[in-house]
Amino acid sequence: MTYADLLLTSDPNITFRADGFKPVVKVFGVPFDATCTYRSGTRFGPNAIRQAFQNVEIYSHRLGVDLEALGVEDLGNLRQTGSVQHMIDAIQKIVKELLAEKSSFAILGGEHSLSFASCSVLPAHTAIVIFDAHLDLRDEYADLRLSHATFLRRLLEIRKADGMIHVGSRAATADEWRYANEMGLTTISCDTIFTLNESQRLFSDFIKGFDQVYISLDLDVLDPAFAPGVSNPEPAGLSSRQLLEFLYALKENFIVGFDIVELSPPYDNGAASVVAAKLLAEISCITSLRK
Ligand SMILES: [Mn+2]
Repeated sequence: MTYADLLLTSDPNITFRADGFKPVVKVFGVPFDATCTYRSGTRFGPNAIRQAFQNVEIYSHRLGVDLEALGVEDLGNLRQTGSVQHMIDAIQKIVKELLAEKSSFAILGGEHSLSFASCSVLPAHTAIVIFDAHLDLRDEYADLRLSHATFLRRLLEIRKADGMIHVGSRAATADEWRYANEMGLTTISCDTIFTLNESQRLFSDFIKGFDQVYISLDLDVLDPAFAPGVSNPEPAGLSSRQLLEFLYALKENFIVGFDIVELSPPYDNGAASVVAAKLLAEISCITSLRK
């Protein structure tokens, strides 16, 4: 028995498991939002993304890739827990297993703390690309050391900053900006994206140094106009199109895995679910280019 069998439920699924079927990406959901401090509901995220995924086109015109023909395999959702530590332990076990069998994977959140788990077990030479409005570099928040607001701080305590890039930042405390500088974290803030217009070049220059990439995608990197249903919306963000341009710049890279987090369906009008589903499809298509 695998950890995936032990720790994940099998329902509801985007696809069915079938013998001999080689998916381009294995997907699982983490319906966990126990550390949420504002607009709770990311526990409903995984199933909302699945539902939207069933209703968007998954042929990528931009890439000329037909995900319909390639297929993704849905492993189900993480079994319910209210403990951050249990959630982290379970994801670490599952991700290690998926890495060992060389399956690219997608994690549907759930809150951003789950990215600490997946990122903590990646091979050292894997670049971690984070899209987020927030730096998530607080030492603690709301009496919690590990939460959606601190995950990157905890990650920087166990992984080197030179293997990470943070895109879309526009909301953090003075201390967090200072800490990011001190640690040498490469950031492409929204100010850079909007005023200098050389953010794409900065991003490509960084990525060139790496073959393997993991993407952690907090949907609040998008402007609330594009993704209203997130836990901590932050104005003046990226458009869906701008975000996709960054992602397409990764098409030469080997995508080890990715997560899409912070969708809060109770606050959504449907737009954020659909954009999350589209991102799941497009990143899966990008992943297929190196399969
Ligand atoms: Mn965020």
